[in-house]
This record gives sequence, structure tokens and C-alpha cells, in this order.
Amino acid sequence: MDSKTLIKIEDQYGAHNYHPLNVVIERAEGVWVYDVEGNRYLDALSAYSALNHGHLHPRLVQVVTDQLQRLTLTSRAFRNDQLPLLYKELCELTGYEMCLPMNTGAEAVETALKAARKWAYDKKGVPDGEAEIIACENNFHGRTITIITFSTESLYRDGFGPFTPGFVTIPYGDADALEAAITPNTAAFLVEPIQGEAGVVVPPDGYIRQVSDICARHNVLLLADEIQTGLGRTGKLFACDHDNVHPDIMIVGKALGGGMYPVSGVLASKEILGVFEPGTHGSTFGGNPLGAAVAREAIKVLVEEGLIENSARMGEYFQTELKERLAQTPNPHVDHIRGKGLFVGVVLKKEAGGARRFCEALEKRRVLCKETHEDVIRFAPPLIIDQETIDWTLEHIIQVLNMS
Ligand code: IF1
Repeated sequence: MDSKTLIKIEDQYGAHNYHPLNVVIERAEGVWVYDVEGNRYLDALSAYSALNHGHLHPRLVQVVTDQLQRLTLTSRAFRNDQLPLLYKELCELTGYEMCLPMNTGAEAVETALKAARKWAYDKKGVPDGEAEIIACENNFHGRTITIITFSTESLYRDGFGPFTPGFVTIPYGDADALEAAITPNTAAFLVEPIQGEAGVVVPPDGYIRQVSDICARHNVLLLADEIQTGLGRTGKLFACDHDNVHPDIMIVGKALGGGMYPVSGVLASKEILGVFEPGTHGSTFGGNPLGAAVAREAIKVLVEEGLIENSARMGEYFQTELKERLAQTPNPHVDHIRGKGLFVGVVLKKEAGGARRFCEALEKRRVLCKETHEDVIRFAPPLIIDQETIDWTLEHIIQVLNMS
């Protein structure tokens, strides 16, 4: 079926909670995707960093295929032979003592919030029902009712109340604001080390170090949402590593499933994850052997194939070249460029007419990316991308950014 027909069917029968580019993808390999008409595009979004390994990484395809012939699901009523090894390998890689597996990012965030609240009651002595959690303005942590409670984006929040009590928001990047917001009942501070959805917002240097110190001083847990920034995206295993910070709770998702299967999780100490007793939390699919097998291989590939180093190297090249090449052109629209590793935001001037039209122009040139908010173009290609492909992509980006 051709794109037009498929789009028509989708629009008729599907809920309209998205406004995708009109490219209908039917297959993919590595950094490339192909539409139903056979056109090839560079995937410069990577499913919001869920495809850090690229599409159909052969080692991941092999593991999923093998596991599919053996065992897919046990539920946590029984044990399986993959989950213990995922726990061990993920903890050894990240330096955490324990792990709790979930499926989607939002579920992992919910899990972290529950852990923080229970820790506050059981360990910190906060009176029952009084725990407070601090989050940041312009955050994105998922779509559940509790999570959108502390969203500051009306699009995500309006019409979905009543909301969950116990959350406050403070400006992002302002460590003093955190210190001022902490009360004796504060359980945790939830933060993205780089805000993705807000437009690849990089906080001031040392911010994560500062908030980590403040949290430690006040016996408040630091919860890092590295669902998007983790697993190599910013050129380190975790974005918090740029500040040498080991958050109390690390939340991972997206790329943990190798772009094949939803796998998320919460990493923390025994003191924190130990608050969960049998029956207090769980998930039918969380920790299933298919997800565990692919996650095990996903973290192995990340390390063994040097994807984190490649992200650092190619990210540096991408950003530097983009800035230099832009400087040699009229460049009427770009205000500035920001990001770390292969997580890059091109911030447009207000008069540029919005980022969407640039993404559509790039689509015509066979480069797929996505605007975030009105005026930021986000580039987050798979971490396997090479310099030649970046050069090809930059040519198109420069052309498009110089259109009238
Ligand atoms: C969509 C945004 C990105 C996340 C962080 C938790 C989650 C996400 C830091 C929830 C999810 C996604 C969801 C996706 C678009 C995307 C997104 F623009 F909406 F904000 F990446 F920037 N924490 N981010 O980025 O994870 O439950 O979705 O698995 O279409 O909503 P999830």
C-alpha cells in the first residue's frame, strides 16, 4: 500500500494524539530507514534515543530471535533464567546495588517516585502521607496522571485533572531554588541532567554536582531521569557522569531495550530499593525473559562496540562542524546550538517561523528529525553513525537552515 492510503487509514481509525511527519516507514537498517515507496532516509531522531544501537543491530536481532524460540514470559510469579543476569550485568556496569525492572519510561519514573516516598516514610521519618517531591519546570518524565501533575506544559496537563498531591516545581538549572524548596518532608528531587523535550536544555556547568551536594546535605534523594540521556547518548554512559555524580536513584529506559522491546528500570542502593516488599509493586511484563535478554545484549553492545566513545567523538564533530559551516553561510535563522555528545538542539530565532518547517524541508532531503517546542530542531542520530554520514547530513542541514 502507498503512503497516501496508509495515512488516510491511520487518520480515520487512529486517535489523533500525534502530528507525525508524513513518512511511512516499512523497513530499516542501521542509521537508515526506508518508506513504502522505497526512499531511503537518515534517522536523525532514533525514536527519541530508544534506537541508540541503530535499527536491527545484528547482535540484538540474533538474541531476540534466539530468545523467541525459547521463552518469552513467565510473569514474576515464577523466575526466569535471564533476569538475574540482567540484574547482575546492569549493576556491575553502573555501580548500583539493585535494580527493579519495568517496561516503559513512565512506569520506571512512577516506580522511582514510589520508592522515594516509601523511603521517606520508612527511613527518613517523614509523617505518613506528607512526603514531598521536587521536580523542575519544563520537565518531561512521561504521561501518567501523577507524572503530568508536575508537568508545567499545559498541552500535557490541561483537561486531565484532578492531579496527585505532593509535588512542587522549581526553575531548572537553579541550584539555589532547590535549596530554598526543600522542607523537612522533602523525599526527593527528580531531574533530567539535560532536559530533552524542553529543547535539549543543558544546565549550567556543575549544576548536577551542586544539586547532588544539596540533596546529600538535606537527606533528600536525587532521582536522575536518564531515560533519554543515558546509555551513551551524551558521550558518557550517563549524563550525570559529566559531573561525576552517582544519583541515589537512576532511571533508565528507551535504549535499554535496544529499540526492539520496551525495557526500563530503576537502579539504586539496597537501602532504597529494599523498601519494596513482596506485593508492594510490580508489573506483568516487567523483567520478562525476552526483554531481559535483549537488554543484556544491548548493554554489552554499547560497551564492546564503543558506542559511548563514538557518541562523544561524533557528537563533538557534529556540533563543531555545524557551527563552523553555519558561520561560513548567511545563516539567517539559527540563534545558537547546544547539546552534549550526539544529543544536539539547534535553537532558532523567534522570527525563523518555527522548527517544524525546517524538519519538513529536511524530510524532503531524506533526513528525519523532529522539532521540540516551537523553535528547537533536535538531532539525535543512532550512536553508530560515522563521520561520512554526518558530513552528508550536515550538507543538507546547512542548506535547509539557509532557506528563506
Ligand atoms: C512521546 C518528548 C522526548 C523522556 C524522559 C521519561 C519518558 C520520556 C526524559 C517517558 C519520554 C518521549 C516520549 C515520546 C516522545 C518523547 C519525548 F518529546 F515527548 F519529550 F524524547 F523528548 N523521561 N520521552 O524523554 O518514557 O513512557 O514514553 O517510555 O511520544 O510521548 P515512555
